Amino acid sequence: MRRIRANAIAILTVAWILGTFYYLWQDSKPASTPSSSASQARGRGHGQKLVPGRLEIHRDDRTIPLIVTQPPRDEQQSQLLGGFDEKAYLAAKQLKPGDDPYREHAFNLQESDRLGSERAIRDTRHYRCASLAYDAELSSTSIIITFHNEARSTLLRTIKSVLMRSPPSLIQEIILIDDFSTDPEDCQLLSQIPKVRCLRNSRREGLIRSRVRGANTASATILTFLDSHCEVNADWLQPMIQRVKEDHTRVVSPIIDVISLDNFAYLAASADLRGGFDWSLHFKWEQIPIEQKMARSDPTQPIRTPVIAGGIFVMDKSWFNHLGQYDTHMDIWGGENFELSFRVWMCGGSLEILPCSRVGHVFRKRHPYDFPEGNALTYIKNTRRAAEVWMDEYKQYYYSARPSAQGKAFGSIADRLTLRRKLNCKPFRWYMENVYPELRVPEQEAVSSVLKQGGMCLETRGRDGLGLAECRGAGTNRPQSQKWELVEPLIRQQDLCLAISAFTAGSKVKMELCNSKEPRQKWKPKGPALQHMVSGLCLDSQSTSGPLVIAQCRPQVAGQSWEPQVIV
Ligand code: UD2
Ligand code: MN
Repeated sequence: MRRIRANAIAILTVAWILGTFYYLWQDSKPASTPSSSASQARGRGHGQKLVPGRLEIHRDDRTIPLIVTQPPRDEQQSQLLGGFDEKAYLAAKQLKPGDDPYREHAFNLQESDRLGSERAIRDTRHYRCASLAYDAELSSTSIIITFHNEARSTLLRTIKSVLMRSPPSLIQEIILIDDFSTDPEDCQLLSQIPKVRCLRNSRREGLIRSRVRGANTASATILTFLDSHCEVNADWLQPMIQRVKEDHTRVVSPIIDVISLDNFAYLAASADLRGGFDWSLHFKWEQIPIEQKMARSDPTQPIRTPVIAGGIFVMDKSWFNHLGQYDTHMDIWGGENFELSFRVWMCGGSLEILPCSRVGHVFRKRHPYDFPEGNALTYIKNTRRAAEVWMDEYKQYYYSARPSAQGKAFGSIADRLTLRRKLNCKPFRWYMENVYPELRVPEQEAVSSVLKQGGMCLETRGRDGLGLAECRGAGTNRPQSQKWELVEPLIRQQDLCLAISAFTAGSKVKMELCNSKEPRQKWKPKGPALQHMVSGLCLDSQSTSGPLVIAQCRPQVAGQSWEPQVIV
């Protein structure tokens, strides 16, 4: 009996010791998920055990003191937040019973408030990201957050997540630009937090001019832009600063995870997406092209992207300034991400998404704020400016996709055109061919025309010959040989196209099988003339009897004036 009791005591003792060790081990483990990083361990969210400064284990008559090295939670908070009273800040604005929790912010404010100022989130990166190393010496960054009537809980969570999940030495400052929110205290009170500065606009400027104001006052050499309803994830900042350090012309974004606007669940976004758009300049996420996907053997590698979503990116400050910051004649919201993206690519930089950097963002279905000039007109003004300055002849597709944009005011773009010239930026055609070849140019409706020169018409003769002849027939009775379809860049007749025989002045022009990739077949209108795109020479009839050739462009000369007349 005694032996059984002794055994039982021994077993219980061992179990107790193991239990104690397990408890302590649990407590010193990094917060949140299995793969979470040390930076998250510094900021412990809800749902974890608190870390007391001193643990005491009582056994019989002995007391074993255990000193735990991590500071207690309250101490961490006060270091992070200085004298700022976050409870009072949040409590001052509460949803009243019966209020619609979606009304003011277009997300569920009740859920956001319930979460409070911080929480643990899942580390959504690929597991290989956690073992990547970054330079010990990285420059610090100024975080720029502009907001208009943001909810206090989302704004504070954005700031605290930055302070908790970034190496402190990388955060130079957090600049808040209060874009004339109703309550100035939303911003002012937050400036009690160490490193946080608050600038208030004296009138509503919109996010574009607000960000420029933030960038102009930033003291770090690297700029980081964030929306006001984000939560940054483990090690979000190091990969982005590292890429910019290696090449200052890179503009980098994280993968943007989704924070549910209904229940604020933090959801991992796909790692196979990049930014794209359609011709109406509507941003969309799209799959990485299949060839690129196949070639990706390392899931931690950057993803080249034609455009960025716009809200969350890191950019070298001197590069931002060199490239002309933003187009400050754009108002409130929208379009600036295209303008910046085209400019970065076309003027010598690049855009990429870094899969090892993750930032959550509350995506909404509607704007919770007003647009003084109306939502549609503002978007048209901003995207028209982007199209007019950067899209060259491709802007026609923007206008066909968005006919209502025609004739709408968009202000003067002279300064931006000067900037483009000064920076010696490449044409949009280059962007289409090298950065976004997947964007399909819409099929133009093939309209039959005659190409007239006075009373004479361009016609085909025999298999590949060409010449001018008296225009014959009328309307649909025109002979086939005089009917042309102008589908840029081709000038075609059935399956044959107008082509030059050589790239020098005086070379004959003939007909051959159409191939829109063939440089000898590419033409574009130049005033009344038809210019061969590659040689820069113009279609010339010289004399009505001679062969057709290409010659130095002189559109005022009768032999180069081609008047397309649609056949109806
Ligand atoms: C996306 C971008 C956003 C911006 C926009 C196009 C992300 C995550 N978000 O829209 O940053 O590029 O596309 O313009 O990529 N704000 C002001 N003043 C205003 C209006 C808005 O400060 O007059 C603030 C707003 O509080 C927010 C930020 O600008 O912090 C972006 O606005 P949003 O969240 O309504 O835009 P979003 O995420 O739909
Ligand atoms: Mn947003």
